[in-house]
Amino acid sequence: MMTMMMMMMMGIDMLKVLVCSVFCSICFLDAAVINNRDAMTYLEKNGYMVPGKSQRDSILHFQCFTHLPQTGVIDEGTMEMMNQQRCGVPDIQVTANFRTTRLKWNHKRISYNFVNYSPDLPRNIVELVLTKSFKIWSDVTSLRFNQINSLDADLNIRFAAGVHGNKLTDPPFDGPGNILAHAFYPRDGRIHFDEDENWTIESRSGRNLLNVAVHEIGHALGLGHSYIKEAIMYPYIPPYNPDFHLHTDDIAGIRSLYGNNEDWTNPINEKCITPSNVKMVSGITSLQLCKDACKAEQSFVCLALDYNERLETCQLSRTYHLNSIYRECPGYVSTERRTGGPWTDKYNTCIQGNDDAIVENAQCYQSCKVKCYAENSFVCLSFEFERAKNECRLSKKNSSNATLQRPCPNRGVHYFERQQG
Ligand SMILES: [Ca+2]
Ligand SMILES: [Ca+2]
Ligand SMILES: [Zn+2]
Ligand SMILES: [Zn+2]
Repeated sequence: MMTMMMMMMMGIDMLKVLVCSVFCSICFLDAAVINNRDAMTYLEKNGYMVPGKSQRDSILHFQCFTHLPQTGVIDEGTMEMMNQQRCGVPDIQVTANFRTTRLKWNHKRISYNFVNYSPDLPRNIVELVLTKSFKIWSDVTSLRFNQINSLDADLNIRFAAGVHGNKLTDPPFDGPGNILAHAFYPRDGRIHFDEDENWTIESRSGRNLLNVAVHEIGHALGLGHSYIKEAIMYPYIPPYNPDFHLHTDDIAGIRSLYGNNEDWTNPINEKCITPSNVKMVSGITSLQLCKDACKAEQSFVCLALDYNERLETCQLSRTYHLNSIYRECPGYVSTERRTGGPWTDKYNTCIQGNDDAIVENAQCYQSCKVKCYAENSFVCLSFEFERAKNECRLSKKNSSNATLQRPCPNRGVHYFERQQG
């Protein structure tokens, strides 16, 4: 967490240097993790080993982040996880669920360029896959992407193998397997794919270019790795899945940086979302009031709603209308919206009486944060996680009232709070 605080206080340039120095610790290492020493190096290069943190704590943190049983030692399952294919960007400064680096582009029209192409696929297919990947992000935010033929583009896409630039600022790839790609946070713009992988489309063999491209574009736009296993920004990239779509966590992440699409989107042909029944609000007399209710909803992330004019009912949903979750809905209007502010890490500051709910089985602050999101009996605006007790304390308050603040009682208490959306 100190690293995170330091990064936040330093300028953008320093952040880049820091990210790069983490990258560089992996430059000359073999990819496979086969013993304890490799494992510790792996934890270091992915940001889990930081000064002042014990080996055991680093292992526990990694096991929690990767949803493994928390043994605190490098067991077989942990080793296996470390050998899975993943993104080359470290998990450093990971927080719970979506995380942004606070670095972003300052314009909404983003251009991209192909520095080269992969021999694995025809050029037009590579372009098509990337166009599709950009569209997946632009469908849920106000960003728009266009291809240009110039290195002056905001984003430069490149396929490269092994050493492919200055080793200090652009870590070499590792041959087939393990690291599949990496990208740099805004406003750097480099998106690199490991050419030693066999890039494929719509196939279970090889590496699916679409999945990886969507993930790497996420970094290039300012998103870091997510703790949510199903999110596209989870560091371990799953094999080809024809049902591929963004997770609500990815959507919430990108919107925290660039906002929603300007207007509510009314899906084509009066399609509704199924199921859209997380919460029914009655007595709503207009679509606008239903949108307001969705926006104001704090017990979950409201991404969509169905409004029934005739019955004057408003159904809020956490499901977004990507994919095949549509149903026919005569007389319904379906729209989308996401709310909820960004999180702040208030290291060393806790809150008086931050104990509206205590969850004892949280294993890391990431899982505590997810419990805060999932809390349905009140709007969870902050939480404290105490590693020594594995205790997660959820609260309705945040420190906007300064008199509530106190120093955290013990070392190792992580305190986070959420701005009211
Ligand atoms: Ca590789
Ligand atoms: Ca290749
Ligand atoms: Zn990544
Ligand atoms: Zn590179």
